Amino acid sequence: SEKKPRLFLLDYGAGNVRSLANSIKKLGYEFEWIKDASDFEKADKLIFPGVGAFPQAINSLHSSNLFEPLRNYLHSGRPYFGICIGMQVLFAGSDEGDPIPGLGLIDARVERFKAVSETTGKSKSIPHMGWSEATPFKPRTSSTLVPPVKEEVEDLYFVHSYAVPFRSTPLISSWTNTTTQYGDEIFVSSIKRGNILACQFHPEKSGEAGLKVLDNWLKAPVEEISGNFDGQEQAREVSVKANDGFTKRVVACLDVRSNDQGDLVVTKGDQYDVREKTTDAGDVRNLGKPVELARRYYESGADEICFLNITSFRQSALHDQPMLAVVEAAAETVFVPLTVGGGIKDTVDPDGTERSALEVAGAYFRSGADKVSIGSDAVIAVEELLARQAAGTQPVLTGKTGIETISKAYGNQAVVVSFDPKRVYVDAAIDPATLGPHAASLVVGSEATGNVTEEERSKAWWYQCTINGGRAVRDIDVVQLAKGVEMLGAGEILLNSVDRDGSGRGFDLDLVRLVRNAVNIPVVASSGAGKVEDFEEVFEKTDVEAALAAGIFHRNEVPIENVKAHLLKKNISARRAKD
Ligand code: 1PR
Repeated sequence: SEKKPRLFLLDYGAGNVRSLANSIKKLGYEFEWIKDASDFEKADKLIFPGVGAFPQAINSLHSSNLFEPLRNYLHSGRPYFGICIGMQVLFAGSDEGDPIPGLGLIDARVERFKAVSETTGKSKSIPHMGWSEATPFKPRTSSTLVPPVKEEVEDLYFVHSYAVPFRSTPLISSWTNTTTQYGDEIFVSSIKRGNILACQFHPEKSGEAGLKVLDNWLKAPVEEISGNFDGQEQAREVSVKANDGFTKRVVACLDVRSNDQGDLVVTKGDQYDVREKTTDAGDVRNLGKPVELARRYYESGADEICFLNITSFRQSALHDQPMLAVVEAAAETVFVPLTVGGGIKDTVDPDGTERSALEVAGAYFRSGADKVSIGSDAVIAVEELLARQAAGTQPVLTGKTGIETISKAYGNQAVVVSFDPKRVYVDAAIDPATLGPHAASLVVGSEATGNVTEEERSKAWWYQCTINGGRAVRDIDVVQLAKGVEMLGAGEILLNSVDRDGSGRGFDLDLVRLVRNAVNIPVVASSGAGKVEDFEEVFEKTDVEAALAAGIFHRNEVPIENVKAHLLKKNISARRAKD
Protein backbone atom coordinates (compact mmCIF):
# COMPACT_ATOMS: atom_id res chain seq x y z
CA SER A 1 0.00 0.00 0.00
CA GLU A 2 1.02 3.62 -0.44
CA LYS A 3 3.10 5.42 2.12
CA LYS A 4 1.05 7.74 4.29
CA PRO A 5 1.88 11.41 3.72
CA ARG A 6 3.66 13.01 6.67
CA LEU A 7 1.72 15.95 8.01
CA PHE A 8 3.53 18.62 10.04
CA LEU A 9 2.18 21.47 12.14
CA LEU A 10 4.13 24.65 12.72
CA ASP A 11 3.64 26.16 16.19
CA TYR A 12 5.44 29.18 17.55
CA GLY A 13 3.85 29.06 21.00
CA ALA A 14 1.47 31.97 20.65
CA GLY A 15 -1.84 30.59 21.77
CA ASN A 16 -4.33 27.83 21.41
CA VAL A 17 -3.06 25.33 18.86
CA ARG A 18 -4.41 22.44 20.88
CA SER A 19 -7.85 22.86 19.33
CA LEU A 20 -6.40 22.37 15.86
CA ALA A 21 -4.45 19.34 17.07
CA ASN A 22 -7.65 17.98 18.62
CA SER A 23 -9.66 18.47 15.46
CA ILE A 24 -7.04 16.72 13.32
CA LYS A 25 -7.05 13.80 15.76
CA LYS A 26 -10.84 13.73 15.82
CA LEU A 27 -10.83 13.53 12.02
CA GLY A 28 -8.54 10.51 12.30
CA TYR A 29 -5.18 11.87 11.10
CA GLU A 30 -1.73 11.83 12.64
CA PHE A 31 0.71 14.71 12.64
CA GLU A 32 4.11 15.81 13.91
CA TRP A 33 5.31 19.20 15.12
CA ILE A 34 8.01 21.10 13.21
CA LYS A 35 10.94 21.16 15.63
CA ASP A 36 13.67 22.60 13.43
CA ALA A 37 14.40 23.58 9.85
CA SER A 38 15.22 20.03 8.77
CA ASP A 39 11.64 18.94 9.46
CA PHE A 40 10.41 20.97 6.48
CA GLU A 41 12.29 18.50 4.24
CA LYS A 42 10.33 15.60 5.72
CA ALA A 43 6.90 17.21 5.38
CA ASP A 44 4.48 16.15 2.64
CA LYS A 45 1.82 18.54 3.98
CA LEU A 46 2.13 21.51 6.29
CA ILE A 47 -0.37 23.42 8.43
CA PHE A 48 0.50 26.77 10.01
CA PRO A 49 -2.15 27.69 12.58
CA GLY A 50 -1.10 31.25 13.32
CA VAL A 51 -2.54 32.80 16.46
CA GLY A 52 -1.73 36.17 17.99
CA ALA A 53 -0.14 39.10 16.24
CA PHE A 54 1.59 39.44 12.83
CA PRO A 55 4.94 40.94 13.97
CA GLN A 56 5.27 38.41 16.81
CA ALA A 57 4.68 35.58 14.34
CA ILE A 58 7.29 36.85 11.87
CA ASN A 59 9.80 37.61 14.63
CA SER A 60 9.48 34.19 16.12
CA LEU A 61 9.94 32.57 12.68
CA HIS A 62 13.17 34.56 12.37
CA SER A 63 14.42 33.85 15.88
CA SER A 64 13.84 30.12 15.49
CA ASN A 65 15.49 30.17 12.04
CA LEU A 66 12.32 28.95 10.35
CA PHE A 67 11.58 31.96 8.13
CA GLU A 68 13.68 30.93 5.10
CA PRO A 69 12.93 27.20 5.41
CA LEU A 70 9.19 28.03 5.47
CA ARG A 71 9.56 30.20 2.39
CA ASN A 72 11.46 27.42 0.63
CA TYR A 73 8.73 24.97 1.54
CA LEU A 74 6.06 27.27 0.09
CA HIS A 75 8.02 27.57 -3.16
CA SER A 76 8.61 23.81 -3.32
CA GLY A 77 5.03 23.30 -4.48
CA ARG A 78 4.12 21.01 -1.59
CA PRO A 79 0.72 21.55 0.10
CA TYR A 80 0.37 24.34 2.66
CA PHE A 81 -2.66 25.23 4.77
CA GLY A 82 -2.43 28.54 6.65
CA ILE A 83 -4.91 29.61 9.29
CA CYS A 84 -5.47 33.22 10.41
CA ILE A 85 -1.94 34.63 10.94
CA GLY A 86 -0.81 31.58 8.93
CA MET A 87 -2.61 33.25 6.00
CA GLN A 88 -1.51 36.81 6.77
CA VAL A 89 2.23 35.98 6.89
CA LEU A 90 2.08 35.06 3.19
CA PHE A 91 1.55 38.75 2.35
CA ALA A 92 4.12 41.53 2.01
CA GLY A 93 3.34 43.12 5.37
CA SER A 94 0.73 44.22 7.88
CA ASP A 95 -0.43 47.39 9.60
CA GLU A 96 -0.31 45.49 12.90
CA GLY A 97 2.43 46.56 15.36
CA ASP A 98 5.96 47.33 14.23
CA PRO A 99 6.44 47.33 10.46
CA ILE A 100 8.17 44.12 9.49
CA PRO A 101 8.09 42.33 6.13
CA GLY A 102 6.06 39.16 5.78
CA LEU A 103 6.95 36.20 3.58
CA GLY A 104 5.98 38.27 0.56
CA LEU A 105 4.43 35.56 -1.64
CA ILE A 106 1.59 37.95 -2.39
CA ASP A 107 2.43 41.58 -2.94
CA ALA A 108 -0.42 43.09 -0.93
CA ARG A 109 -0.85 44.22 2.68
CA VAL A 110 -2.91 43.23 5.66
CA GLU A 111 -4.84 46.26 6.96
CA ARG A 112 -6.79 47.17 10.06
CA PHE A 113 -10.60 47.19 9.92
CA LYS A 114 -12.13 50.64 10.07
CA ALA A 115 -14.23 51.20 13.21
CA VAL A 116 -16.29 53.81 11.36
CA SER A 117 -17.47 53.39 7.77
CA GLU A 118 -16.08 56.00 5.40
CA THR A 119 -19.27 55.98 3.36
CA THR A 120 -22.10 55.55 5.87
CA GLY A 121 -20.51 56.78 9.10
CA LYS A 122 -21.83 53.66 10.85
CA SER A 123 -19.56 52.08 13.43
CA LYS A 124 -18.68 48.47 14.06
CA SER A 125 -16.76 46.67 16.78
CA ILE A 126 -13.15 45.64 16.39
CA PRO A 127 -12.05 42.85 16.57
CA HIS A 128 -14.40 41.19 14.10
CA MET A 129 -15.25 38.33 16.42
CA GLY A 130 -17.88 35.78 15.55
CA TRP A 131 -19.53 33.89 12.72
CA SER A 132 -19.65 35.40 9.24
CA GLU A 133 -20.46 34.11 5.79
CA ALA A 134 -17.66 33.07 3.46
CA THR A 135 -18.89 33.48 -0.12
CA PRO A 136 -17.18 31.51 -2.89
CA PHE A 137 -15.36 33.84 -5.28
CA LYS A 138 -13.88 31.51 -7.87
CA PRO A 139 -16.15 30.01 -10.49
CA ARG A 140 -17.15 26.63 -9.08
CA THR A 141 -14.90 23.79 -10.06
CA SER A 142 -15.18 20.11 -9.34
CA SER A 143 -12.69 20.53 -6.51
CA THR A 144 -14.13 19.98 -3.07
CA LEU A 145 -11.24 21.85 -1.53
CA VAL A 146 -12.81 25.21 -1.92
CA PRO A 147 -14.06 26.29 1.44
CA PRO A 148 -16.94 26.67 1.98
CA VAL A 149 -17.42 23.12 0.94
CA LYS A 150 -21.01 23.51 -0.18
CA GLU A 151 -22.37 25.53 -3.06
CA GLU A 152 -24.02 27.97 -0.72
CA VAL A 153 -22.34 30.26 1.75
CA GLU A 154 -21.51 28.97 5.19
CA ASP A 155 -20.99 30.60 8.55
CA LEU A 156 -17.43 30.27 9.81
CA TYR A 157 -15.72 31.62 12.93
CA PHE A 158 -13.49 34.67 12.65
CA VAL A 159 -11.53 36.56 15.25
CA HIS A 160 -9.23 39.32 13.97
CA SER A 161 -8.74 43.06 13.79
CA TYR A 162 -6.69 42.97 10.56
CA ALA A 163 -7.51 41.48 7.18
CA VAL A 164 -6.56 41.68 3.50
CA PRO A 165 -9.08 44.05 1.92
CA PHE A 166 -10.60 42.67 -1.26
CA ARG A 167 -9.59 44.79 -4.24
CA SER A 168 -10.61 44.20 -7.79
CA THR A 169 -7.06 43.79 -9.11
CA PRO A 170 -5.64 40.92 -11.16
CA LEU A 171 -3.39 39.93 -8.25
CA ILE A 172 -6.07 39.75 -5.56
CA SER A 173 -8.59 38.21 -7.94
CA SER A 174 -6.12 35.44 -8.74
CA TRP A 175 -5.69 34.45 -5.13
CA THR A 176 -9.15 35.03 -3.69
CA ASN A 177 -11.09 31.89 -2.89
CA THR A 178 -13.84 33.33 -0.67
CA THR A 179 -14.76 36.84 0.38
CA THR A 180 -16.49 37.99 3.54
CA GLN A 181 -18.16 41.25 4.38
CA TYR A 182 -17.87 42.94 7.79
CA GLY A 183 -19.82 46.17 8.04
CA ASP A 184 -19.33 47.53 4.55
CA GLU A 185 -15.75 46.26 4.20
CA ILE A 186 -15.16 43.23 2.00
CA PHE A 187 -12.06 41.23 2.82
CA VAL A 188 -10.38 38.12 1.49
CA SER A 189 -11.51 35.34 3.84
CA SER A 190 -9.60 32.56 2.10
CA ILE A 191 -7.05 32.23 -0.67
CA LYS A 192 -6.26 29.28 -2.88
CA ARG A 193 -3.69 28.95 -5.64
CA GLY A 194 -1.35 26.12 -6.58
CA ASN A 195 -0.20 24.42 -3.41
CA ILE A 196 -1.48 27.18 -1.13
CA LEU A 197 -4.76 27.18 0.75
CA ALA A 198 -5.20 29.62 3.60
CA CYS A 199 -8.10 31.09 5.49
CA GLN A 200 -8.69 34.01 7.78
CA PHE A 201 -11.38 32.07 9.67
CA HIS A 202 -10.62 29.30 12.14
CA PRO A 203 -11.77 25.94 10.76
CA GLU A 204 -10.93 24.29 14.08
CA LYS A 205 -13.39 26.66 15.80
CA SER A 206 -16.11 26.65 13.15
CA GLY A 207 -18.06 23.60 14.25
CA GLU A 208 -18.96 20.94 11.69
CA ALA A 209 -18.56 23.35 8.76
CA GLY A 210 -14.95 24.05 9.72
CA LEU A 211 -14.09 20.41 10.39
CA LYS A 212 -15.31 19.62 6.87
CA VAL A 213 -12.95 22.20 5.37
CA LEU A 214 -10.04 20.66 7.26
CA ASP A 215 -11.06 17.12 6.41
CA ASN A 216 -11.27 17.89 2.69
CA TRP A 217 -7.71 19.15 2.69
CA LEU A 218 -6.41 16.37 4.94
CA LYS A 219 -7.89 13.59 2.83
CA ALA A 220 -6.82 15.07 -0.52
CA PRO A 221 -3.97 13.15 -2.20
CA VAL A 222 -0.74 15.17 -2.05
CA GLU A 223 -0.46 15.44 -5.88
CA GLU A 224 -3.90 16.98 -6.13
CA ILE A 225 -3.07 19.90 -3.89
CA SER A 226 0.52 20.44 -4.98
CA GLY A 227 1.64 22.86 -7.66
CA ASN A 228 2.93 26.35 -8.16
CA PHE A 229 1.12 29.57 -7.48
CA ASP A 230 2.35 31.78 -10.32
CA GLY A 231 0.31 33.46 -13.01
CA GLN A 232 -2.48 35.99 -12.92
CA GLU A 233 -6.08 36.23 -13.92
CA GLN A 234 -8.33 39.08 -14.84
CA ALA A 235 -9.61 41.40 -12.19
CA ARG A 236 -13.15 40.65 -11.02
CA GLU A 237 -15.60 42.55 -8.84
CA VAL A 238 -17.51 41.77 -5.66
CA SER A 239 -20.30 44.08 -4.65
CA VAL A 240 -21.12 45.26 -1.16
CA LYS A 241 -24.36 43.77 0.18
CA ALA A 242 -26.89 45.62 2.31
CA ASN A 243 -26.58 42.95 5.01
CA ASP A 244 -23.06 41.82 5.86
CA GLY A 245 -24.18 38.41 7.12
CA PHE A 246 -22.41 38.80 10.46
CA THR A 247 -24.37 36.69 12.95
CA LYS A 248 -25.33 37.36 16.54
CA ARG A 249 -23.69 34.86 18.88
CA VAL A 250 -25.51 32.77 21.46
CA VAL A 251 -23.17 31.83 24.29
CA ALA A 252 -23.68 29.12 26.91
CA CYS A 253 -22.03 29.84 30.25
CA LEU A 254 -21.05 27.27 32.85
CA ASP A 255 -20.30 28.55 36.33
CA VAL A 256 -18.03 25.89 37.77
CA ARG A 257 -16.98 25.39 41.36
CA SER A 258 -16.08 22.59 43.70
CA ASN A 259 -18.94 21.36 45.80
CA ASP A 260 -18.64 20.42 49.43
CA GLN A 261 -17.40 16.96 48.37
CA GLY A 262 -14.56 18.56 46.41
CA ASP A 263 -15.86 17.73 42.89
CA LEU A 264 -16.05 20.36 40.18
CA VAL A 265 -19.70 20.82 39.28
CA VAL A 266 -21.68 23.21 37.16
CA THR A 267 -23.65 25.41 39.48
CA LYS A 268 -25.98 28.35 39.05
CA GLY A 269 -27.19 30.94 41.46
CA ASP A 270 -29.77 33.66 41.82
CA GLN A 271 -28.09 37.03 42.20
CA TYR A 272 -24.83 35.09 42.56
CA ASP A 273 -26.03 32.96 45.50
CA VAL A 274 -25.39 29.37 44.41
CA ARG A 275 -26.47 27.55 47.56
CA GLU A 276 -29.73 25.60 47.86
CA LYS A 277 -32.35 27.43 49.84
CA THR A 278 -34.48 24.32 50.34
CA THR A 279 -31.97 22.28 52.34
CA ASP A 280 -30.72 23.25 55.76
CA ALA A 281 -27.14 22.50 54.81
CA GLY A 282 -27.36 24.94 51.91
CA ASP A 283 -25.45 22.69 49.51
CA VAL A 284 -23.89 24.13 46.37
CA ARG A 285 -26.46 23.57 43.61
CA ASN A 286 -25.29 20.87 41.24
CA LEU A 287 -26.59 21.15 37.69
CA GLY A 288 -24.25 18.70 36.05
CA LYS A 289 -20.75 17.87 34.92
CA PRO A 290 -18.84 20.65 33.13
CA VAL A 291 -17.38 18.60 30.26
CA GLU A 292 -20.63 16.77 29.51
CA LEU A 293 -22.69 19.94 29.51
CA ALA A 294 -20.20 21.75 27.30
CA ARG A 295 -20.42 18.96 24.74
CA ARG A 296 -24.21 19.01 24.85
CA TYR A 297 -24.24 22.76 24.19
CA TYR A 298 -21.74 22.43 21.33
CA GLU A 299 -23.94 19.78 19.75
CA SER A 300 -27.06 21.85 20.12
CA GLY A 301 -25.53 24.80 18.30
CA ALA A 302 -23.97 27.09 20.93
CA ASP A 303 -21.72 29.57 19.14
CA GLU A 304 -19.36 29.74 22.05
CA ILE A 305 -18.86 28.14 25.46
CA CYS A 306 -17.72 29.97 28.55
CA PHE A 307 -16.42 28.39 31.77
CA LEU A 308 -16.19 30.58 34.85
CA ASN A 309 -14.40 29.10 37.82
CA ILE A 310 -16.34 31.02 40.41
CA THR A 311 -14.30 30.07 43.46
CA SER A 312 -10.77 30.27 42.19
CA PHE A 313 -10.16 33.76 43.53
CA ARG A 314 -9.42 32.09 46.84
CA GLN A 315 -6.29 30.42 45.51
CA SER A 316 -4.04 30.42 42.48
CA ALA A 317 -5.77 29.17 39.38
CA LEU A 318 -2.72 27.11 38.44
CA HIS A 319 -3.10 25.31 41.71
CA ASP A 320 -6.47 24.39 40.35
CA GLN A 321 -5.34 21.52 38.16
CA PRO A 322 -8.89 20.14 37.90
CA MET A 323 -10.03 23.29 36.06
CA LEU A 324 -7.19 22.92 33.55
CA ALA A 325 -8.25 19.30 33.11
CA VAL A 326 -11.84 20.40 32.48
CA VAL A 327 -10.72 22.79 29.74
CA GLU A 328 -8.48 20.14 28.20
CA ALA A 329 -11.24 17.56 28.14
CA ALA A 330 -13.83 20.02 26.83
CA ALA A 331 -11.50 21.10 24.01
CA GLU A 332 -11.47 17.52 22.75
CA THR A 333 -15.15 17.58 21.85
CA VAL A 334 -16.03 21.25 21.52
CA PHE A 335 -15.04 22.87 18.20
CA VAL A 336 -16.31 26.37 18.85
CA PRO A 337 -14.48 29.03 20.88
CA LEU A 338 -13.90 28.38 24.57
CA THR A 339 -13.51 31.13 27.16
CA VAL A 340 -12.19 30.44 30.65
CA GLY A 341 -12.41 32.82 33.58
CA GLY A 342 -11.85 32.95 37.32
CA GLY A 343 -8.63 33.69 39.14
CA ILE A 344 -6.75 35.16 36.18
CA LYS A 345 -4.39 37.50 38.06
CA ASP A 346 -0.95 37.61 39.66
CA THR A 347 -0.99 35.13 42.54
CA VAL A 348 1.24 33.26 44.92
CA ASP A 349 0.84 29.51 45.43
CA PRO A 350 0.64 28.16 48.99
CA ASP A 351 4.29 27.06 48.62
CA GLY A 352 5.32 30.63 47.83
CA THR A 353 5.70 30.22 44.05
CA GLU A 354 4.72 33.42 42.26
CA ARG A 355 2.46 33.07 39.23
CA SER A 356 1.82 35.96 36.91
CA ALA A 357 -1.58 36.49 35.28
CA LEU A 358 0.21 35.90 31.96
CA GLU A 359 1.45 32.53 33.14
CA VAL A 360 -1.99 31.49 34.39
CA ALA A 361 -3.55 32.55 31.08
CA GLY A 362 -0.85 30.73 29.12
CA ALA A 363 -1.67 27.49 30.92
CA TYR A 364 -5.33 27.87 29.91
CA PHE A 365 -4.47 28.65 26.28
CA ARG A 366 -2.27 25.59 26.09
CA SER A 367 -5.13 23.53 27.52
CA GLY A 368 -7.40 24.62 24.69
CA ALA A 369 -8.94 27.95 25.75
CA ASP A 370 -9.23 30.66 23.10
CA LYS A 371 -9.91 33.52 25.46
CA VAL A 372 -9.46 34.17 29.15
CA SER A 373 -11.91 36.25 31.13
CA ILE A 374 -10.70 38.59 33.87
CA GLY A 375 -13.09 39.83 36.56
CA SER A 376 -11.87 41.27 39.84
CA ASP A 377 -8.36 42.05 38.69
CA ALA A 378 -9.68 44.22 35.83
CA VAL A 379 -11.63 46.40 38.26
CA ILE A 380 -8.51 46.97 40.37
CA ALA A 381 -6.44 47.70 37.26
CA VAL A 382 -8.89 50.35 36.05
CA GLU A 383 -9.11 51.93 39.52
CA GLU A 384 -5.33 52.34 39.43
CA LEU A 385 -5.48 53.68 35.89
CA LEU A 386 -8.06 56.29 36.91
CA ALA A 387 -5.94 57.27 39.90
CA ARG A 388 -2.90 57.79 37.68
CA GLN A 389 -4.98 59.84 35.25
CA ALA A 390 -6.34 61.98 38.09
CA ALA A 391 -2.86 62.55 39.53
CA GLY A 392 -1.35 63.24 36.12
CA THR A 393 1.14 60.40 36.65
CA GLN A 394 2.95 59.21 33.53
CA PRO A 395 2.84 56.78 31.95
CA VAL A 396 -0.87 56.17 32.36
CA LEU A 397 -0.41 52.65 31.01
CA THR A 398 2.22 50.65 32.92
CA GLY A 399 2.16 47.62 30.64
CA LYS A 400 2.14 45.49 33.78
CA THR A 401 -1.53 44.64 34.30
CA GLY A 402 -2.90 41.21 33.37
CA ILE A 403 -4.99 42.72 30.57
CA GLU A 404 -1.93 44.38 29.04
CA THR A 405 0.53 41.51 29.38
CA ILE A 406 -1.91 38.89 28.09
CA SER A 407 -3.22 40.98 25.19
CA LYS A 408 0.31 41.87 24.12
CA ALA A 409 1.38 38.24 24.07
CA TYR A 410 -1.79 36.62 22.74
CA GLY A 411 -3.68 39.46 21.06
CA ASN A 412 -6.54 41.65 22.30
CA GLN A 413 -9.09 39.14 21.06
CA ALA A 414 -7.86 36.66 23.69
CA VAL A 415 -8.75 38.90 26.64
CA VAL A 416 -12.33 39.22 27.86
CA VAL A 417 -13.30 41.28 30.88
CA SER A 418 -16.21 40.01 32.93
CA PHE A 419 -18.28 42.75 34.62
CA ASP A 420 -20.37 42.03 37.73
CA PRO A 421 -22.27 45.30 38.24
CA LYS A 422 -24.99 45.95 40.82
CA ARG A 423 -27.58 48.70 40.68
CA VAL A 424 -27.30 51.44 43.29
CA TYR A 425 -30.73 53.00 43.77
CA VAL A 426 -30.93 56.75 44.33
CA ASP A 427 -33.74 59.28 44.53
CA ALA A 428 -35.53 59.69 41.19
CA ALA A 429 -35.12 63.47 41.43
CA ILE A 430 -31.38 63.30 42.12
CA ASP A 431 -29.10 66.01 40.77
CA PRO A 432 -26.70 63.92 38.63
CA ALA A 433 -23.83 66.23 39.60
CA THR A 434 -23.91 64.76 43.11
CA LEU A 435 -22.89 61.40 41.61
CA GLY A 436 -19.67 62.79 40.19
CA PRO A 437 -18.25 60.57 37.44
CA HIS A 438 -20.88 57.91 38.12
CA ALA A 439 -23.56 60.16 36.62
CA ALA A 440 -22.47 58.66 33.27
CA SER A 441 -24.12 55.40 34.27
CA LEU A 442 -27.27 56.93 35.77
CA VAL A 443 -30.62 55.61 34.56
CA VAL A 444 -33.85 57.34 35.55
CA GLY A 445 -36.56 54.70 35.92
CA SER A 446 -39.26 56.74 34.20
CA GLU A 447 -37.02 56.96 31.12
CA ALA A 448 -35.79 53.35 31.24
CA THR A 449 -36.34 51.47 28.00
CA GLY A 450 -35.70 47.99 29.33
CA ASN A 451 -38.39 46.00 31.09
CA VAL A 452 -38.70 47.49 34.55
CA THR A 453 -41.31 47.03 37.27
CA GLU A 454 -43.65 49.82 38.40
CA GLU A 455 -41.54 50.15 41.51
CA GLU A 456 -38.32 50.52 39.51
CA ARG A 457 -40.00 53.08 37.29
CA SER A 458 -40.36 55.40 40.27
CA LYS A 459 -36.65 55.23 41.08
CA ALA A 460 -33.28 56.01 39.56
CA TRP A 461 -30.05 54.04 39.73
CA TRP A 462 -26.46 53.79 38.56
CA TYR A 463 -24.35 50.71 37.96
CA GLN A 464 -21.60 50.04 40.43
CA CYS A 465 -18.82 47.51 39.82
CA THR A 466 -18.11 44.67 42.23
CA ILE A 467 -15.28 42.19 42.71
CA ASN A 468 -15.00 38.68 44.16
CA GLY A 469 -18.22 37.49 42.61
CA GLY A 470 -20.35 40.41 43.78
CA ARG A 471 -19.13 40.20 47.36
CA ALA A 472 -17.39 43.58 47.49
CA VAL A 473 -18.50 46.85 45.85
CA ARG A 474 -15.99 49.38 44.53
CA ASP A 475 -16.10 53.11 43.83
CA ILE A 476 -16.22 52.70 40.06
CA ASP A 477 -19.11 52.40 37.61
CA VAL A 478 -19.62 50.33 34.47
CA VAL A 479 -18.90 53.16 32.04
CA GLN A 480 -15.58 53.91 33.73
CA LEU A 481 -14.73 50.21 33.76
CA ALA A 482 -15.69 49.75 30.10
CA LYS A 483 -13.60 52.65 28.84
CA GLY A 484 -10.72 51.67 31.10
CA VAL A 485 -10.49 48.03 30.01
CA GLU A 486 -10.72 49.03 26.36
CA MET A 487 -7.78 51.38 26.89
CA LEU A 488 -5.81 48.61 28.61
CA GLY A 489 -6.33 46.35 25.60
CA ALA A 490 -9.28 44.08 26.38
CA GLY A 491 -10.91 42.58 23.27
CA GLU A 492 -14.40 41.90 24.60
CA ILE A 493 -16.72 42.62 27.51
CA LEU A 494 -18.85 39.94 29.18
CA LEU A 495 -21.54 42.01 30.85
CA ASN A 496 -23.31 40.28 33.73
CA SER A 497 -25.78 41.84 36.14
CA VAL A 498 -25.94 40.78 39.78
CA ASP A 499 -29.53 42.05 39.94
CA ARG A 500 -30.77 40.08 36.93
CA ASP A 501 -28.66 36.92 37.39
CA GLY A 502 -30.93 33.88 37.52
CA SER A 503 -34.07 36.02 37.56
CA GLY A 504 -35.41 35.02 34.13
CA ARG A 505 -36.67 38.60 33.73
CA GLY A 506 -34.73 39.29 30.55
CA PHE A 507 -31.50 41.22 29.99
CA ASP A 508 -31.08 44.64 31.61
CA LEU A 509 -31.30 46.60 28.36
CA ASP A 510 -30.44 49.96 29.92
CA LEU A 511 -27.24 48.50 31.32
CA VAL A 512 -26.42 46.77 28.06
CA ARG A 513 -26.92 49.94 26.04
CA LEU A 514 -24.78 52.03 28.40
CA VAL A 515 -21.81 49.71 28.05
CA ARG A 516 -22.31 49.02 24.33
CA ASN A 517 -22.22 52.75 23.63
CA ALA A 518 -19.15 53.37 25.80
CA VAL A 519 -16.71 51.23 23.77
CA ASN A 520 -15.77 49.90 20.33
CA ILE A 521 -15.03 46.30 21.35
CA PRO A 522 -17.66 43.52 21.21
CA VAL A 523 -20.03 43.21 24.17
CA VAL A 524 -21.77 40.03 25.34
CA ALA A 525 -25.04 40.68 27.19
CA SER A 526 -25.55 38.34 30.14
CA SER A 527 -27.83 37.59 33.09
CA GLY A 528 -31.59 37.23 33.20
CA ALA A 529 -32.49 35.32 30.02
CA GLY A 530 -35.72 33.43 30.67
CA LYS A 531 -37.23 32.80 27.24
CA VAL A 532 -36.38 32.92 23.54
CA GLU A 533 -37.94 36.37 23.15
CA ASP A 534 -35.35 37.80 25.56
CA PHE A 535 -32.64 37.12 22.97
CA GLU A 536 -34.71 38.71 20.23
CA GLU A 537 -35.25 41.76 22.43
CA VAL A 538 -31.60 42.33 23.32
CA PHE A 539 -30.55 41.99 19.66
CA GLU A 540 -33.37 44.18 18.36
CA LYS A 541 -33.08 46.93 20.95
CA THR A 542 -29.32 47.13 21.49
CA ASP A 543 -26.28 46.64 19.25
CA VAL A 544 -24.60 43.89 21.28
CA GLU A 545 -22.82 41.20 19.30
CA ALA A 546 -23.70 38.29 21.58
CA ALA A 547 -26.01 37.16 24.35
CA LEU A 548 -25.25 34.64 27.06
CA ALA A 549 -27.38 32.46 29.28
CA ALA A 550 -26.81 29.80 31.86
CA GLY A 551 -29.76 28.66 33.97
CA ILE A 552 -32.32 28.14 31.18
CA PHE A 553 -29.87 25.95 29.27
CA HIS A 554 -28.77 23.90 32.28
CA ARG A 555 -32.33 23.22 33.37
CA ASN A 556 -33.30 22.45 29.78
CA GLU A 557 -36.11 24.98 29.99
CA VAL A 558 -35.09 26.68 26.77
CA PRO A 559 -32.81 24.62 24.53
CA ILE A 560 -30.27 26.50 22.40
CA GLU A 561 -31.92 25.11 19.25
CA ASN A 562 -35.10 27.00 20.16
CA VAL A 563 -33.22 30.25 20.67
CA LYS A 564 -31.60 29.89 17.22
CA ALA A 565 -34.85 28.93 15.53
CA HIS A 566 -36.62 31.90 17.09
CA LEU A 567 -33.93 34.39 16.03
CA LEU A 568 -33.97 33.08 12.46
CA LYS A 569 -37.76 33.26 12.37
CA LYS A 570 -37.54 36.90 13.43
CA ASN A 571 -34.96 37.59 10.70
CA ILE A 572 -32.16 38.18 13.15
CA SER A 573 -28.93 36.93 11.66
CA ALA A 574 -27.89 33.82 13.59
CA ARG A 575 -25.69 30.86 12.74
CA ARG A 576 -27.80 28.03 11.49
CA ALA A 577 -27.46 25.11 13.88
CA LYS A 578 -26.31 21.82 12.36
CA ASP A 579 -28.33 20.55 9.40
O1 1PR B 1 -12.92 37.74 39.66
O2 1PR B 1 -11.40 37.14 37.83
O3 1PR B 1 -11.73 35.59 39.70
O4 1PR B 1 -13.51 35.95 38.06
C1 1PR B 1 -14.58 35.34 38.70
C2 1PR B 1 -15.65 35.12 37.69
O5 1PR B 1 -16.66 34.33 38.28
C3 1PR B 1 -16.29 36.40 37.22
O6 1PR B 1 -16.45 36.33 35.81
C4 1PR B 1 -17.66 36.40 37.89
O7 1PR B 1 -18.65 36.91 37.02
C5 1PR B 1 -17.92 34.94 38.14
N1 1PR B 1 -18.65 34.69 39.39
C6 1PR B 1 -18.15 34.83 40.62
N2 1PR B 1 -19.09 34.44 41.53
C7 1PR B 1 -20.16 34.08 40.86
C8 1PR B 1 -21.41 33.58 41.45
O8 1PR B 1 -22.38 33.31 40.74
N3 1PR B 1 -21.45 33.43 42.75
N4 1PR B 1 -20.75 33.94 38.55
C9 1PR B 1 -19.91 34.22 39.51
C10 1PR B 1 -21.08 34.76 37.60
C11 1PR B 1 -22.87 35.11 36.27
C12 1PR B 1 -22.93 34.73 34.86
C13 1PR B 1 -24.15 33.89 34.63
C14 1PR B 1 -25.11 34.85 34.01
C15 1PR B 1 -26.24 34.20 33.31
N5 1PR B 1 -22.14 34.16 37.00
O9 1PR B 1 -21.80 34.14 34.41
O10 1PR B 1 -23.78 32.84 33.87
O11 1PR B 1 -25.59 35.72 35.01
O12 1PR B 1 -27.05 33.52 34.22
P1 1PR B 1 -28.58 33.28 33.92
O13 1PR B 1 -28.72 33.06 32.43
O14 1PR B 1 -28.92 32.03 34.65
O15 1PR B 1 -29.31 34.48 34.40
P2 1PR B 1 -12.34 36.65 38.87
